[in-house]
Amino acid sequence: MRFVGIPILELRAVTRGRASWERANFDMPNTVPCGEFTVYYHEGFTGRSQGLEMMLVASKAKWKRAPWSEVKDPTCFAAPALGHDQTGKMISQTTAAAQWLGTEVGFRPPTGLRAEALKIALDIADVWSEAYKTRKDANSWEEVEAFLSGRLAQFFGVLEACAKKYGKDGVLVGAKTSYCDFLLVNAIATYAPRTSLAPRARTHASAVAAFAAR
Ligand SMILES: N[C@@H](CCC(=O)N[C@@H](CS)C(=O)NCC(=O)O)C(=O)O
Repeated sequence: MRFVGIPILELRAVTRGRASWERANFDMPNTVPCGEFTVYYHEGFTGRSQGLEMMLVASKAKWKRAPWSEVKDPTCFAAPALGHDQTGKMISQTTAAAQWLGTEVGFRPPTGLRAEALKIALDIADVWSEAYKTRKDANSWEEVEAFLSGRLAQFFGVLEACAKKYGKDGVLVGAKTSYCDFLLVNAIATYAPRTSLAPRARTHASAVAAFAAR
């Protein structure tokens, strides 16, 4: 039932002041939008675009890849960017693009946990950047090791707490897969081979380890 465009369950959750996912975690139907998405990224590797590509494959949306050099939109600063032909929309910044795409193709978090989902996605973006910088700039394996046992372990602890507080059945937010889960899989997939991220996840966070094992 809808009330002036607002799903009635959401309205109840808001009016009763309850934002727990139990109340707000109603599922909107998974829909695949018309038209075609394009993922613009550097050629030869998937890097930050991988979460977007996984969502597109999983949702069976129509999509293609194109080189970052083809992006002429002056609002886009760095790769990746996601475009959609029918709406003419073009969004860069991985987290923003993932939130938009997740909403479009059915990987949206519960309405009552949107801010929590965004916070988790931004944590993942921070750790992606830090891991990349550490690996690129490190002068020794000891520096990499210090990152793994320090900041990365702390990050896993935070994600574990988020999964416990906001998620259910092995997902980060709500009770079904959201764009946050794809971003986490990308972070782990990108760094696991070189930084033993998966074993670290097992040590520091069981919920995260479940993602590493996927
Ligand atoms: N905060 C941005 C960072 C984007 C970013 O640094 N992209 C890299 C590739 S993964 C890039 O294109 N760097 C070139 C540049 O910044 O000019 C995001 O999460 O999308």
